[in-house]
Amino acid sequence: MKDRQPKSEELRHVVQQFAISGELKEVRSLQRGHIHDTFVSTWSERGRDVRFLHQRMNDKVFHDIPAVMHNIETVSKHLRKKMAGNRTLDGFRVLDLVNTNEDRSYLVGDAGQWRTYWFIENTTTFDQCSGTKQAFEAARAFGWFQSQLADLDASNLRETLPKFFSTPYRLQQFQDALNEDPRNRAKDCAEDIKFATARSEMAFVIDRMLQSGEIPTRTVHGDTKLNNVLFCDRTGRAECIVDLDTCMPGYSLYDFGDLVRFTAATSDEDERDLSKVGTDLNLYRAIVDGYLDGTNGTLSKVEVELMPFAARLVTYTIGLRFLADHLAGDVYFKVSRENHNLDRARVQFRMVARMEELADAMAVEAR
Ligand code: GN1
Ligand code: MG
Repeated sequence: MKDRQPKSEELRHVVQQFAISGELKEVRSLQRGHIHDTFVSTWSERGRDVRFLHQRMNDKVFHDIPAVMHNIETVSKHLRKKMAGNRTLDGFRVLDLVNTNEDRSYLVGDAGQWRTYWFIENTTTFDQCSGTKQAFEAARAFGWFQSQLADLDASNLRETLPKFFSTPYRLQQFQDALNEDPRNRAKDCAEDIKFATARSEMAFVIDRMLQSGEIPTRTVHGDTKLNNVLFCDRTGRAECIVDLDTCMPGYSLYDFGDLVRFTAATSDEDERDLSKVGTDLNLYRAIVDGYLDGTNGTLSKVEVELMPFAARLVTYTIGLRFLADHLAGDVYFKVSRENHNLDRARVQFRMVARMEELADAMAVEAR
């Protein structure tokens, strides 16, 4: 991937290599996510404006772009088959890729590797949750999504990011970054390092249970942030799940834990004022209810009982990833200010501490 932002003419050239009819009006950048660069184009077609979403995929993070695209196509096809020609499935829509003029699912150009989706109009994404109704909806949508993938043969999916869900692996990455400390940053985050290290035992629980068969391997979404759900502007209902980059075999509760981490948060993911950081119990409860509703009986009793632990574990895991990237010199997540990844790590660890205090209130009983 080229690091610099593509110029306007370059962008126009890129989007015109996709099989879109009409006349190109404009291409704008859209701030979304920590990994790819995202743009929206507007085209005039028979007097009507039609929009498309374009992403320059980050091939420093995803080394195997063909594998990423293969997974996205496999999952979309699986869902589309269930839709049997209908526009929606259980009220949900599925993202549609637009092929290139050469009929390929992505473009390899001078300015990087690109994919294009139809823009889903009349929907909005949220970085902060507006209340329990929205939290329930997001969780229901991700639960539904995961249960729809239960009958997809996981061997059809490639492991695009090896060990992506493994907390022991994230702990190792953190320890490696700490040992190397290439930017000499460890000295300024001793407390954070101490917090992470004191909880290292937690990292092995899920891996042990997966190995012993106590919990199953399932195909998961892998990035269940609230802003990966498109909400209908008219009804407020979740309408589409986006960002299928990390759809891979994993454990179901990764999706649940990441939902709580982000959607039940009382602050932004990179809030600097730690007094604002925490986990909202009402939102948490709504997420539990929505997730159980969406998965509709597919989770085992053990999985249900692990829900509060998963919330803590995934929050801890993402905290480890942010801290490791801070120590390594911000080589993975995009940053836009000094100590950005450290701030993000601190927010995650503060939420973990808060969830430890709330452990009793967060318990879930198998229903
Ligand atoms: C990254 O780029 P975005 O926001 O979709 C990351 C997730 C993290 C998330 C933390 C491929 O997702 O795993 O949970 O940031 N995606 C990848 O905000 O590493
Ligand atoms: Mg993502």
